[in-house]
Amino acid sequence: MKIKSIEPFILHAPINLGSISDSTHTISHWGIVGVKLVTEDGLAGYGFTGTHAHLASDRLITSCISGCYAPLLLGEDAADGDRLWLKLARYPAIQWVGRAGVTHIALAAIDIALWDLRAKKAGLPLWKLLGGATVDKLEAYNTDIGWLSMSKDKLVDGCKRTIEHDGFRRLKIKVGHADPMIDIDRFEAVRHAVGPNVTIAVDANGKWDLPTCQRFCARAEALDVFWFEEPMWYDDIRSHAALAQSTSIPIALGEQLYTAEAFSSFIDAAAVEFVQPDVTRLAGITEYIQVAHNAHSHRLPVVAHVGDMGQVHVHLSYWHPATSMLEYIPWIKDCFVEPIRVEGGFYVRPEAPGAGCTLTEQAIADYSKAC
Ligand code: 0YR
Ligand code: MG
Repeated sequence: MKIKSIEPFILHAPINLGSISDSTHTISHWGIVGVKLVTEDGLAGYGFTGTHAHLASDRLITSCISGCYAPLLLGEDAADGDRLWLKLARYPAIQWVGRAGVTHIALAAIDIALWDLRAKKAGLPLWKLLGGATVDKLEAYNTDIGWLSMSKDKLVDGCKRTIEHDGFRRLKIKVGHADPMIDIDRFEAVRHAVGPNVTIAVDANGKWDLPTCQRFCARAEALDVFWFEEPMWYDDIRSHAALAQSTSIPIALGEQLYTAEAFSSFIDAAAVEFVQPDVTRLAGITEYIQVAHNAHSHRLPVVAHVGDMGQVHVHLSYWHPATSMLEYIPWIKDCFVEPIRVEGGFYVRPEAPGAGCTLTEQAIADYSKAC
């Protein structure tokens, strides 16, 4: 599986809802930024990271792939996943300019493409290559009905509709207003509309501080919040540990953590209860596996964040024994040869060989930007 070409790509796929906001970001497109690796035996592996489709930032990633990593990969054997991961992640001059950030997510794209190649070579879907499915059915929870940019009426209607028509039993709604009582009011309206048997998580995308979170939780505890996600600044371990101590609502986080060591720090401080790794921000599947095993050894549930919009995570989630649920945001699925599919609130298990990242010709034609 000698690597003979390394071809970066940038796609900007429009969000079907137009534009959405959480507490921190307003976006209209999802960036699919990554690399196609072609081997001498004729296989093509695809890997990518998810971005907010900001072309100048996306080009930092593709320039890191082609300028920094490609010379280290050319002619290498794609079968040697761990050796190549170490070679790239620990390359002194690249590590000097970033053990996280651009260099790390560029490595994510490459690592995913290497796994895609190995799964295709084996003729197996990734979950099977990793060791088989540990759940019969993987439950999906819907994030795409809960944006902060939606009016309260639209939020309530969408939540009701996805339960009654799509069969979801689990929802997540965004919070993070300057006045947290506005979020309490929205949550109460949704709870009233969907009844007691639907689980509802909330996600502040890192917006609030500790006093605001504590004020929110004091009111929210009576409303049955499934988890409180990214309540505060992503790297602030002390505040998350304090919040976890002071509320009965479980704390969820991880989508902004770049490294296995960052997860260890939160786990060791008892600052996280639902662990949410993302292959597109960690350095790929190789590092995700470390994080998921670490969480599992602490008996913490793992529920991935879908920076890949679920294409790779559906494989990892069917496989990993700490996982029984996965986020659902369907924005980019039609860009792939085997799109993620949710039926009756459960993910359909993918069956094609590979890691689920092969782009369609149509998506490449419609959404490509020059690297
Ligand atoms: C928009 N899921 C998330 C989107 C979403 C973000 O910034 O990326 O809201 O991925 O937090 O849990
Ligand atoms: Mg989130």
